[in-house]
Amino acid sequence: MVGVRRGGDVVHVVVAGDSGTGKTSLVHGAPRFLHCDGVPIKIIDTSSRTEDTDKVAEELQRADSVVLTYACDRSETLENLTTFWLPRLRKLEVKAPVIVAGCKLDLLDENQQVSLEQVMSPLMQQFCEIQACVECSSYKTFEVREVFFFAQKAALYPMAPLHDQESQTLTPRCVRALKRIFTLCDHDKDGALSNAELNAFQVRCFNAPLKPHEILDVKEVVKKNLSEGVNERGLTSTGFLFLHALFIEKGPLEATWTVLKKFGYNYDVKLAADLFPPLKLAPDQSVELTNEAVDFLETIFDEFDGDSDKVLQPHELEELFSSAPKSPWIENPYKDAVERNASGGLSLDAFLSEWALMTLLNPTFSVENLMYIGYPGDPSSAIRVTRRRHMDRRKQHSERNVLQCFIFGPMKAGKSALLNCCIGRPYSEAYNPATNEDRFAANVVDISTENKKYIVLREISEGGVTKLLANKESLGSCDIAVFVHDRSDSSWKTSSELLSKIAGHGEDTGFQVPCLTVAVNDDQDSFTMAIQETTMVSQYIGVEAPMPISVKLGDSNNIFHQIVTAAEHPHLNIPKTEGRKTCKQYHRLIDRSLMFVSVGVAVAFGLSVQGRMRQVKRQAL
Ligand SMILES: Nc1nc2c(ncn2[C@@H]2O[C@H](COP(=O)(O)OP(=O)(O)OP(=O)(O)O)[C@@H](O)[C@H]2O)c(=O)[nH]1
Ligand SMILES: [Mg+2]
Repeated sequence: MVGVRRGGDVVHVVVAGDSGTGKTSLVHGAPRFLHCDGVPIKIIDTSSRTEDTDKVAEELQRADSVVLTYACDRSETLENLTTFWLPRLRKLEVKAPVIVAGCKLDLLDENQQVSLEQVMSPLMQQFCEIQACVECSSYKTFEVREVFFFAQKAALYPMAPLHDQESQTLTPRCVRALKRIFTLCDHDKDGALSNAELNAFQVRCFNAPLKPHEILDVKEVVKKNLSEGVNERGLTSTGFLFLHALFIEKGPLEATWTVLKKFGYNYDVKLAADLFPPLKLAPDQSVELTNEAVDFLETIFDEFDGDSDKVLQPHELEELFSSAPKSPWIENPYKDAVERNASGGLSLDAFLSEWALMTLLNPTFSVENLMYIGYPGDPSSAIRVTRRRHMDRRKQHSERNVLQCFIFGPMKAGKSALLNCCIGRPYSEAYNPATNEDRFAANVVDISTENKKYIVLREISEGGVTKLLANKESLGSCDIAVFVHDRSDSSWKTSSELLSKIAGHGEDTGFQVPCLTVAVNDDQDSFTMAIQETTMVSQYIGVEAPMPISVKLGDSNNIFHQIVTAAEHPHLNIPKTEGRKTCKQYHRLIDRSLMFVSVGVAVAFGLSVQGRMRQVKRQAL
């Protein structure tokens, strides 16, 4: 794509071309104080000496627009644009627009004159980065000013991000941005801009209202070309788009760029990344949407739920995000992260869960998308940073609305099944091995009628644990860790070892997390024995007994409720590893519990287990 200015304080115009074509003379002939819409212009002459090739390449890569020169009296210099200069710019990945300047027009033999259009048309067709061609003469001070005028305009108001030369249509990104602007200006949400709304828009973008006859003229132009562009309520969204297509294709292109910039768009036609100051977070803090943002999302949900069935169908969701550069949820980790109905629709809970997940994982992206869909408030009013978890532990209560739960467990233990269960997916026999990316699932958990929390499950594959342990802050974002095992002995052993590793890591790094164990079973009968053993070990280390669930039967045993309640009390269920020594004891305990389920083992550890049980109870009180 051509023409994306990086948006610095100065527009850099770089002049390049064959030796002796008149670059230096052109630069000297440029008006002395060049400004374009308040932005100063810096013109950079380049050298034709071979030893300066690299330096020239660097200048070209920094350029906001490039002037390529040829000499009107030397046709080979024009040919060199096609064979050398334009391909060279592409090779250097120069994205800036190009202005071709035919210098020394005064030396052109009058008998040889061919029209500029005839010469340039094939070139412009082959290289869409060429925005304009001008013939000039520095000697006669003819059209030199125009060369730089076009160079500035092309840099400040590039065509390519807004208009696709090949298809001769507005780019999808431009259409989406204009749709959002239309929605923001349509205050009464009646699908059309009334005269008053058009005026408010005009004042916001151009600091001056339209005169009544100007409004009429605008509407007339639109109506003449596109009958659905205007209705009895005013200018429709199609009419608004048509008007801008007209500005872009026939000029003034600045009009559309001015509008886009006023509404916060940058040269990529995206909202500028610096919507709010960078968030400074401790590893054990998280980001959530504020009530203000959630209220807005609830309203938007109803607005786009055209058939009022309390579900946003995929096409309604697509419409909702039609004013964003693209739908944020079509890719991982959001794609399959929440509950969907049979036709792929989202309930309000699922919709808000997706937002909660996005805000937790990528707050800036989340706020950006809120703005794209028309959040009217200040960006910083949409999110809040939660209290540090170590403070929550001291206060013995977490105030978070969104709780992140890391799911650990050996391969095939049932981690994915648990995630599926959380988002209402039916149990499936099919086994999909874990990928490198962590998978997420998010849903609402009703603790009580007033207390509604979002739970975010993050599945961490057995292989992913090493990576996690290598990062000192990795448990900062974890509100609770759940260790899954199935009914096989080895599964319980691996799961317990994982628990010990994670608990040790938490202790070493200062990010201790509550831990729970879950025994996933594929049917109802069986493993009461195993549960007895695992209960004993759990109690020994000071965490609650394993929660048995059978995902196959859809019986989650209220498990998500229990996970959230445990996460709300971050001072409880912290395993007592008491340093490496106890860790070893703990491993021995697991090994032995697996070897013999005997009274002997219970007696041998009876005292400490009893002691711990009392401690667990006291903490729970
Ligand atoms: N007649 C006429 N001569 C010109 C014009 N522009 C430049 N010249 C002459 O052409 C020669 C080369 O001009 P420069 O401006 O130095 O060309 P350049 O591209 O900077 O050359 P290098 O930096 O050496 O590559 C000089 O003798 C200029 O006087 C013009 O518009 N008309
Ligand atoms: Mg020179």
